[in-house]
Amino acid sequence: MRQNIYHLIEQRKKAGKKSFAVLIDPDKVDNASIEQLVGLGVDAQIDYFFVGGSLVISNYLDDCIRQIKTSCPIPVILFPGSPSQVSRYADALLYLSLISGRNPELLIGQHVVSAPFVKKSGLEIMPTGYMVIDGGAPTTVSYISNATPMPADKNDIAMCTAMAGEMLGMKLIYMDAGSGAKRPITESMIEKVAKHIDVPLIIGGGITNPEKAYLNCKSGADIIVVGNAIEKDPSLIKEMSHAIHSVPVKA
Ligand code: 1GP
Repeated sequence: MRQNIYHLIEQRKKAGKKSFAVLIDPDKVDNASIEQLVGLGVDAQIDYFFVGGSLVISNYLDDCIRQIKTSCPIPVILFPGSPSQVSRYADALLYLSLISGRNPELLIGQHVVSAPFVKKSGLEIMPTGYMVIDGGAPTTVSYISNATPMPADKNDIAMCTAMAGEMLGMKLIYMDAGSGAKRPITESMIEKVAKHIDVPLIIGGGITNPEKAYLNCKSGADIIVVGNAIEKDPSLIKEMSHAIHSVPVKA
C-alpha cells in the first residue's frame, strides 16, 4: 500500500523536523548515476527524491522512477515542469500552481487540460503554491513559465502571496529561486513567509552548501531541495543531509 506522503510531511513539520529532498532531473541521469544517488541517499538518510525538470527531453521519466522505487524505500515526489511529466510509478505529485506569476495557463489553464489524465494516474496529489523568486539569473523556469519572478527583496509580496495561496487551499508553498540560481532565497524572506503560513514551506534554487541549507531551515524552511550542486558533486548529499537534520527541534 502507498504511504500518505502529505501526512508524512505534515507530521515531520509538527515534530519540528527538517527534511531534505534531492532533485533528480531525468534528462541528466542514467542507470549508473541513479544507482549512485540512491546509494548516497540511503546512506545519508535523505527524506525524499523529487523528480522532474523544466524540459524532460528524454523519455526516461518512468524508467528513472521505477529504478529508484525498486532500489530503496525513499518516497519519490514528482516536481513536474509540464503536465506531461506525470508518472504513475511515483508516490505523489506536487500539483503546482504558479501563484507568483500572472500567466493564467500556469495558474489553472494546463490543470484543466490535464485534469482527467492526472486523476487517472492514481497519484497522491499535493496542491502546491509555487513561487518563483528572482535568483539573479534568467533561469529555465522563468523563461518557460513566461512569468516575471518575484523581486528578491520584496518580502512583503512573498508573504502576502504565500498567505493567499494557503487560504486558497494550497497544502504546500514552494519558493524557488530557479535551478542554478546565482542568489538563493534570502533568510529574511524565508522567515517572513514562514511566520505567516501554517502549511509546510519548501525552499530550493541555488543552494550549494550545507551552511546555507542549515540557515534556511533555522529561518523556517521545512524541506530543502537541492539539484544542481549535487549533480556537480554527489558527495554533497551526506553533508547537506547532516546539516539539515542537525537543526535543533523547536520546543
Ligand atoms: C530548482 O529548486 C530546485 O527548481 C533546485 O535548484 O538545482 O539550483 O539546486 P538547484
